[in-house]
Amino acid sequence: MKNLWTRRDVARMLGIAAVPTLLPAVSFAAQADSRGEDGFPANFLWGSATASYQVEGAVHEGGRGPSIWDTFSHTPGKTANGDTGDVADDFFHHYRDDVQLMKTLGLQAFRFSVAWPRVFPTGSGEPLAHGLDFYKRLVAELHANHIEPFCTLYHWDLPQALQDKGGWENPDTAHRLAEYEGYVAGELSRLGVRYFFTINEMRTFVELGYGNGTHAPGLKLQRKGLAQVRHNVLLAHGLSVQAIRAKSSPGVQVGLCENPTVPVPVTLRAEDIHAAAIALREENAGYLTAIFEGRYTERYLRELGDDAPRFTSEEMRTIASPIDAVGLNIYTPTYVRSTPDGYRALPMPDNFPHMASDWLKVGPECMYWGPKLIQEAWKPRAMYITENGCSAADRMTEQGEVLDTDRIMYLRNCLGQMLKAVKEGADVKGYFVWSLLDNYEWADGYGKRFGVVYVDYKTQKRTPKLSAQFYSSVIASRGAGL
Ligand code: PNW
Repeated sequence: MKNLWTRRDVARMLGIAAVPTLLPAVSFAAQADSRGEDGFPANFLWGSATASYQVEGAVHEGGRGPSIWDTFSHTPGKTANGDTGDVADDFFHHYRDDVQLMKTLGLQAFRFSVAWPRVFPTGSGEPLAHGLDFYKRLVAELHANHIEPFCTLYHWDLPQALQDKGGWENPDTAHRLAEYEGYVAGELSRLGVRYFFTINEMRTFVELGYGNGTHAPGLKLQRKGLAQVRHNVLLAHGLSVQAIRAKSSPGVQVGLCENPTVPVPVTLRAEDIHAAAIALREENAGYLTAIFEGRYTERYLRELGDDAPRFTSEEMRTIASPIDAVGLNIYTPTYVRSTPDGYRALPMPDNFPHMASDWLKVGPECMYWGPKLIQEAWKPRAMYITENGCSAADRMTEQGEVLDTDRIMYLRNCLGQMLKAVKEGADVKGYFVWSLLDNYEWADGYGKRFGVVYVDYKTQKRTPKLSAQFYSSVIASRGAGL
C-alpha cells in the first residue's frame, strides 16, 4: 500500500506539532491515488437497490392490479405482525426527495424494479396507457441528477390474475413475462435506460414461495412440482432476454440478478478450493449453472431421478441465451470442504454470528469467493454486486441519530473482500447496497431494517444512518484504505 499522506499532513490533521516517530509504520492511505491503486477503479459504479413492493406503497393508484404479495400479505398469519406493503416507504410519492438523498450521498446508480401489475393489471393483454408513468418520471429524475438507472423487471410481484391460472406452475406464465418485459424495456430504453435485469433471485421466490411456503404465493409443492417450477422460471428468463433484445434500443445491457449459493472453502488447501469450484456448479445447478451452461448437471438430474423436470434441448438453448451482465446478490457464505465424491456443504454451528435476520450469517469472505469462483467457472461478460447489506436492530437516539456500527462492520468487511477480488482481476463493475431505505422485508414485515437510511413509518421521515456516512466516505475515497 502506498503512503499517501506525509507525516506533516497527518500532524496537521491531528492538530499536533509533529507526528511522533512511533507512528511511521502506519500507512495512512485513506484517499485513492489517481491510478486507483489503493482503491477501486475510477469507473467502478456505486449505487443502492430497492424493489417495487418493498418501497412504493400506493397499491391502488393508477389502475394497478393486485399481485400475489397483496394477497399473501393480507392473509392472516402469513407475515410478521400482519404487515403489508400497502404504504411501505410511499416511495411512489416521495421518490423526488429520495433521489436527492441519493445524490447527497454521492450515489451514481440506482436499482429499482417495475411492478408488473402497474403495467398489465391482470398480467397480459393491453398495457395500461399510463401504466409506466411513474417509472418514466423516476427515470427522468435520476437522469437529471446524473444517477444511472438499473431496472429490474420482475422482483416477485406476479399479477394475482396469473397466479389464479397456476402462476409459475403454468408454463404459459413464462411467455406472459417475456411479453411484459419486452414492452417495458422497449418503452424505458427509448428514455435512455441502458441496464435491464429479467428476474430477481429466482432461487428465493421459487424455494420460499413454492417450496416451503413462507413467501407468496405460499405453496408447498412436492419435489417434482418444484423442479418444474424452477424450469419454467429459467425458461421465462431466457424468453425475456430475447424479448428485451428484440424490443429495446441497441446497446442495452441485459442480465439477471441471482443469489447464488456462494461456497467458501473451509481451508486454503488446494483440494478444498477445488471442492468450492465443484460446489458452485452443483449448488446452483437449478439456476445459474443452467443459464451459463445451457444444461442441467448430471448430478442434479441423478438426484432428482423421476422428479426431474420435463424439458427440450431447444428450451435449454433459450435458457442459455447470452447475457451481458450477471447481477449477484451476495449476503452470506456456505462453507464447503473436499470429500471423496467432490464436496460437502457444512452445516452452520448454532452459535455462528448473524445479523438481525437469522439467515444472515456474517461471513464477508463470500464477497471474495463469489466473484472469484463465478469468474473462473463461467467468465461472464460483466458482474455487478446488485445486492449486499444487512438487517440490524436500529434505534434512534434522543439526539436523532442512528449509530449502526454493526452495519458498518458488516459493510466494511464485505467491501474489503470485494476489493481483494477486484484487485485479483474479478470483473466486478459496480456495487449496490441493499438497501437505500428501510423497507418492507417480505414475510418479516417492517421489523427487519436493511436501509442505510432510517425510515420513520409513521411520518415517512428519512434519516441517514451512520452507515450512510460510512458508505458515502467509501464512495468518495473509492474504497482506498478499506
Ligand atoms: C433478497 N433468505 O431476498 C431480496 O432480493 C430482497 O428483496 C430482500 O429484501 C433482501 O434480499 C434482504 O432479504 C432474500 O432467507 C430474502 O435466505 C431471503 C433470503 C435471501 C434473500
